[in-house]
Amino acid sequence: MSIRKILIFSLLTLALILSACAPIGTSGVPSTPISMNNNNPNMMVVSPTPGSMVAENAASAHMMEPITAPNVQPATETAGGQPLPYREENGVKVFELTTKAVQWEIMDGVTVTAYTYNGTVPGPMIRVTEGDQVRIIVKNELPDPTTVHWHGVEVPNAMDGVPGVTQDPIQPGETFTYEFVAKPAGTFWYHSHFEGDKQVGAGLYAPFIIDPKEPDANPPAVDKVLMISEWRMTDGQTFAAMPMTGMEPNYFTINGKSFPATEEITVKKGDLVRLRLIGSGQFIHPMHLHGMPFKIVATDGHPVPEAAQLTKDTVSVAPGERYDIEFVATETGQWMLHCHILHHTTNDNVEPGGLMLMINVVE
Ligand SMILES: [Cu+2]
Repeated sequence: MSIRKILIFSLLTLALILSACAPIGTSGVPSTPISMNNNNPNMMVVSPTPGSMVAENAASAHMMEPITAPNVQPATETAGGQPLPYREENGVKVFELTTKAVQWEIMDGVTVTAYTYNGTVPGPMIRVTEGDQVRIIVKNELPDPTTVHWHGVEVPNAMDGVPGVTQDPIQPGETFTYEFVAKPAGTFWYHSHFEGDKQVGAGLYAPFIIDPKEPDANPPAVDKVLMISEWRMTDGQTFAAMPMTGMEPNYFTINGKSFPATEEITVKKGDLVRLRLIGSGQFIHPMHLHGMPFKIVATDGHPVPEAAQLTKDTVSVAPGERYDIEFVATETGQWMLHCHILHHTTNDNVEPGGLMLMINVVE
């Protein structure tokens, strides 16, 4: 064989090896969007949305079961995210939370089984001032273990709420006490960190607002927290919505309610309005305001310097993120705030619904 032939043969072999390797990622998993169902090798499952997954692990099957608990009662409250009263003990603000399952109405005729803090979705708002010593006593009345993570708050490591890392899970019937100094000022939230895929989607999330020590020079006339999330309801059963085939949401809520049950926010013409948007579910929501542009004044709790504040009419709120937006209500009328993934403005595929909310500007 001539040197020329050997060279051509070598190049062809190399090309074959490279083409065989191409669809394999570093993890050894084919990088095509098509995956094989383990139980039925003849069945090809095509992912309906980028980034979605297919359940293939028997050990995780319980995550896809309906949300249930023994003897679940209807919620006694109708509004979530309300300020949580506290008591003072030697200069410490002491809050009490109980995790429990309730039947929670997200709109007329649609009730989900929710895992909650103190029986509401979202759980109660903890609102303190920067520098406050805070103690939160958490009693677990769920059928499953849980922990609480103080998302964005600068807590000592032992208070971070990560099971198996910073603490043991709080078992059913047990109590755990968290204590830390509230800092920095801003829009934060708290949520379960145990089987978060299931427990956070099932309702274990709530606002944690830290007001600045120095009061705001130009405080807004209206200051609202809006927590955005998703649910899956099938045949009267509730599932934690997940970005996974068969688990995708068909109901979408702002503060635990789907339009038209979402709160109507009434403001006076000329008012400065602050909305604190919190992505508490597992999907991205580009929230669009009609009629008036807004400024993004804080991201993930931290103030944006004035010169860097973007003026926008739509802001995408990804899971875990917070955007504080402010606008002056310059025109009277009913102005809609809604998600611009328009499937998210439906209730079980029927428009209008889901992530829509009316801002009523009056004289
Ligand atoms: Cu959306």
